Amino acid sequence: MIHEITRRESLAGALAVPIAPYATVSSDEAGLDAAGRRSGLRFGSALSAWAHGASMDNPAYAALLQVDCGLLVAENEMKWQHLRPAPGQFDFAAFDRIMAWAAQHRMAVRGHNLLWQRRKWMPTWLERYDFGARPAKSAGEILVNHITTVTRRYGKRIASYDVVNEAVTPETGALEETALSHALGGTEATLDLAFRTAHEQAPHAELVYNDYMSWEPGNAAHRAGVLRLLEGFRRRGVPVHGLGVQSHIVTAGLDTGGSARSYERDWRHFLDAVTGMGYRLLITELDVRDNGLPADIVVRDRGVAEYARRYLDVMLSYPQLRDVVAWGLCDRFSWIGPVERRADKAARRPCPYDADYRAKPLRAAIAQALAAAPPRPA
Ligand code: 9MR
Repeated sequence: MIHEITRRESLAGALAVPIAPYATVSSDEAGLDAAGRRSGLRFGSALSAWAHGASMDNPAYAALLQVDCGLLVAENEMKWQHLRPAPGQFDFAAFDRIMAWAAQHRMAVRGHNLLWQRRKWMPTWLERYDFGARPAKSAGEILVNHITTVTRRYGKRIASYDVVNEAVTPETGALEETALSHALGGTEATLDLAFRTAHEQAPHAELVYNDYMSWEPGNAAHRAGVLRLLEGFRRRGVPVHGLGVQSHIVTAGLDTGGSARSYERDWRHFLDAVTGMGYRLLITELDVRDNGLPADIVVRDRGVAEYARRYLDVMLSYPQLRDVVAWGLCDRFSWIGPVERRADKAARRPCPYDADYRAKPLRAAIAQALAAAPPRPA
């Protein structure tokens, strides 16, 4: 049941997405995961293990997860920077707590990630590591050891991994290099080894390449680079099953329908090429940067919802897509706020719930898109 808190000025009529009231959602409400299940879709979110954040230890946030999610992703706790404080040391404490909570609440967990191919996001010790006289051997051992240790620890409890995250440079489409991949003999060799090791250790698991090439203009080089990478995986027989489309999407003004229409053709070309190679699709990190929209919350939230609905309708028209994961449910904790301010300095509103845990029109838009999606093949 939805408990209405305030019914804002109605702007309905010309809208593709009817305005939902700003509301709290109680646990007897059919959640987003339930809305998707009927079409064979799952819905989930990122969470953290930090008690004062987007965490299962924060009761208000945990309540949202329980209502809406069938699938969870640790926002940071499985990354090298968190799991590997030092070369010979693993620290699984935070991620283990997420796994335990997910099991208790019968939710699946996706693994994010086994290798983030960016210098900035690998541990400092690894960037400065002395790989010795046989660098390729030593780098290979570090990578294989990491992936083996993580995948063995969680076994069948994790059925899908972002094995590699963000290996393509957005501006050029070239492959990123890190100290590890340099020592190992190149980025392709490194990514191939990561996927082959994950497949060997977790043959049950769906293995995903995850990146943020998006449908907005300015992403052509990034998309082309990702396509080249995916083609290379196929050519070399590397076990990669899906493309994680992060979906940090961005509005460009009030004419959200116009934007969506103008992006759709090139975007479909890209998705057709990806699925044409036999890859599945996943939405792995959905949120909306509310750029170019007025500060007025009613108008802004409506624009965000409408834009996301159009995006989701395109994505969900692909039967290869079964998972929709939001990068956080609540504006209060979104990574976007601190990282990128709006030009007018108004607080960002990228998530399905506002900073006070009230459902926004974006949540209604996601629910409608999931409910309207064509059923996935059995
Ligand atoms: O949201 C995450 C933020 O809290 C971290 O500081 C950052 C670095 O680890 O990563 C953010 O999550 C990113 C994700 O792991 C990969 N795709 C882009 C996400 C947003 O930056």
